[in-house]
Amino acid sequence: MSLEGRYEPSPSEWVRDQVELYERTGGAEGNTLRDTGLPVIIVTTRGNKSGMIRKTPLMRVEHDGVYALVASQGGAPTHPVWYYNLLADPDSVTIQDGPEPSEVTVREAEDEERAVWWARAVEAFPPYAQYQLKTDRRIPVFIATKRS
Ligand code: F42
Repeated sequence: MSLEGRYEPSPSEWVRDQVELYERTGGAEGNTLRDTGLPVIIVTTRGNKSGMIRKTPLMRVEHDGVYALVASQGGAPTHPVWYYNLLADPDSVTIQDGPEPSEVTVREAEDEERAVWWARAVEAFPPYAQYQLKTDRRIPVFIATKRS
């Protein structure tokens, strides 16, 4: 496995609680964003400075077995830290969408491909559209494909 190391839980209590519940139940619980009822996945990255394992719940945006990872951070002015982890080490990433994690490779989508995936993301989680209006940065979208 490319993702061995010490796991450092998120400093945000609701985030680390969601990860803990999701993993403990194999995705049977803790699998939606609060009361929205919309599904989430758990993404594991390697910290680009610490080298430690980081786990991040994200909305589930999936199409034909491929996933989009949307670095919205609620429309905050800066990218989430995991954005830089993905850029630094795009092959040390797993996605858990159900009982077991899968190894994936990620790359940032651009131009037409980003437009197609952005539409899919907003369909899966409509608040992404408002998040984009709240911030001057263009919200990054990564494409994650499973590794065989
Ligand atoms: N965030 C999104 O951006 N998009 C989503 O679709 C999304 C959905 C979602 C659903 C459920 C849920 O519970 C949370 C959801 N979030 C979503 C929030 C998401 O899980 C993250 O909390 C959020 O995006 C912020 O990510 P972050 O990586 O900036 O997290 C911060 C709080 C964090 O964990 N910081 C750590 C810390 O200790 O402060 C550092 C983590 C890290 O990777 N550090 C690196 C290292 O080397 O270890 C580098 C540090 C550096 O300075 O570069």
